Amino acid sequence: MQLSETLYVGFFERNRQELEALGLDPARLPPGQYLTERFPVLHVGDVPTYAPNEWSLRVFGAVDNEFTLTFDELKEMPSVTLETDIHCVTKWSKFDTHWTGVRVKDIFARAGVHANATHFMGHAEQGYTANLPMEDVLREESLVVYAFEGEDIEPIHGGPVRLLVPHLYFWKSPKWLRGMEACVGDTPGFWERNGYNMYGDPFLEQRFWGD
Ligand SMILES: Nc1nc2c(c(=O)[nH]1)N[C@H]1C(S)=C(S)[C@@H](COP(=O)(O)O)O[C@H]1N2
Ligand SMILES: [Mo]
Repeated sequence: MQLSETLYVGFFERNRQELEALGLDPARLPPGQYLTERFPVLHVGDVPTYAPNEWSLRVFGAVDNEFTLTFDELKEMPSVTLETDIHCVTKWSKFDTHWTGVRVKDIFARAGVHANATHFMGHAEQGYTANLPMEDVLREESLVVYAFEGEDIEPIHGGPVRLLVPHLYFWKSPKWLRGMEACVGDTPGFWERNGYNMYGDPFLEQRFWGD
């Protein structure tokens, strides 16, 4: 018996070919991911909604000065707009998204992070958390964002304010961010306690423990 010569071109391979046909650099798509133009919505629990004066962000933990920022105070800080690709562990990636917000490092500069603070915990509404190395969250492109494509972030996508750490899988970017904690040592966040990788580099396919 002879095997069929016809190669089955799977969805992921076809998607990668389409991307090249569009003139996009395939190296931008991490292994095991596909490109989508949609913006999928992914979260556990209900979507919280806020009146503008109800949201606040607490900066705490291993810092000299704990403080709480209101939405107005956040918006008064120097802002940046970033163009970036995003990568969800459920395998979709989206290219050239635009986000506006304040650098995490500028917020932490006001708090005075202790020298022994090695990690960060992002705290969201409803107890969602995500842990990150401090050095990753202090990168230039790690932002506390309040606008997507020039508009207020929709509640389903984490509005009024979410974290954006674009070089890691998107679960490391808590929606409805309410707290930024400087930590001495690494402890797992919500998905990390449920088997997701402690670091989550999409280009190294660090999806789960042991990856
Ligand atoms: N608060 C909160 N933030 C969250 C999540 C969540 O469940 N709760 N899910 C994460 C995951 S797994 C992804 S892929 C992105 C999805 O963001 P989006 O719904 O805007 O696409 O949000 C992340 N941030
Ligand atoms: Mo995700």
